Amino acid sequence: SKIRESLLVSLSAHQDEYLSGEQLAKEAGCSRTAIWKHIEELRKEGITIDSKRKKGYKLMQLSQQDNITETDILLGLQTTSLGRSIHHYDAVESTQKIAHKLAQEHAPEGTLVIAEEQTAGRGRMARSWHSPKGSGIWMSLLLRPELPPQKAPQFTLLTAVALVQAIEDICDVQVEIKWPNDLLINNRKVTGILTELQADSEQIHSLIIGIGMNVNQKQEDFPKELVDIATSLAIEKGSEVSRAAIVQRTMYHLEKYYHLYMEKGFAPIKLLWESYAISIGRHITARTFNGSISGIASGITEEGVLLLEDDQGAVHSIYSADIEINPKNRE
Ligand code: BTX
Repeated sequence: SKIRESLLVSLSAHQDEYLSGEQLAKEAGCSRTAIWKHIEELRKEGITIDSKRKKGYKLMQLSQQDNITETDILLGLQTTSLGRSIHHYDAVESTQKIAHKLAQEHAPEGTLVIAEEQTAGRGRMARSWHSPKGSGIWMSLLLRPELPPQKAPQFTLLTAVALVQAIEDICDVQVEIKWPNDLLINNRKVTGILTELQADSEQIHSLIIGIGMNVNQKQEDFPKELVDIATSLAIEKGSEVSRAAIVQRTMYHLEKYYHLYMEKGFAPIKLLWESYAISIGRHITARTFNGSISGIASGITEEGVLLLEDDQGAVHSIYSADIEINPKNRE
């Protein structure tokens, strides 16, 4: 139709800016409602048109189509609060840093900070997290559970369960959890979780759950130090994966398990977690601040603490460590 043609011409001519519905309507000689209907149709055909309140519409260039825009996430998001308020950035030092600041500025529960690239992405214990532009999901979610701070580590496990299910829903690959915060596919790390909190001795004020997921990298895209230990969803699935779809599905499962946790406690989450965990029942080495301990990982406690039975039969509670699954697992 004439309207559609005019719309495409106007949008294409101004690829770098937003055009108001009013202006587009004037150029096409139709109503704003008609413009809106045509925009929706174009979107259904797979054309990415971003819209911003008060600014209007913008056609995303091919090179930008892969960005995860706020709209991409909101269209099809099946949650009531998680991921409903989105702060999207092209490049940041760390989404954790921004989420901490937003938490102090009273941002609502469910606020999601997401970036195309992190220049100083971080892991646990001041380690860095490689977060190249456009090929992964680098995001931080703000929750405000009314709980004592000792419960925070359980949220790392809860998040791991939600992520396993989100990935399996969309990619149809098998994902395993390595205590406490790694997701592996075929023994390579695809995702890391970093749970941080603002709290006093009694109560959590804010929980900031950082999620780093390799999505569309090829094996040769990884730096030397990661090429043998890391993988991406696309490598494992054999084709590109929509980051927006993964984010949506993650928010969906997270919200579901967050509600379950607040109603029923950690027990049902623990069962799910154990069904995805690879380390339980295996001979492992745990490297902690105080040195290494080897033995059988016998399970996790109700608190999410790892239990390790050493070769002398003594049981150790491991609160924080890197674990390695030993190649020669004894019977
Ligand atoms: P972690 O301390 O368990 O893992 C960090 C280790 O993982 C690094 O030392 C390195 O060996 C390896 N590594 C680094 N980058 C990658 C990668 N892209 N893929 C696979 N392995 C890698 C894990 O910490 C928690 C990571 C959370 C990252 C998110 S991203 C959004 C949010 N913002 C932020 O700064 N951190 C979180």
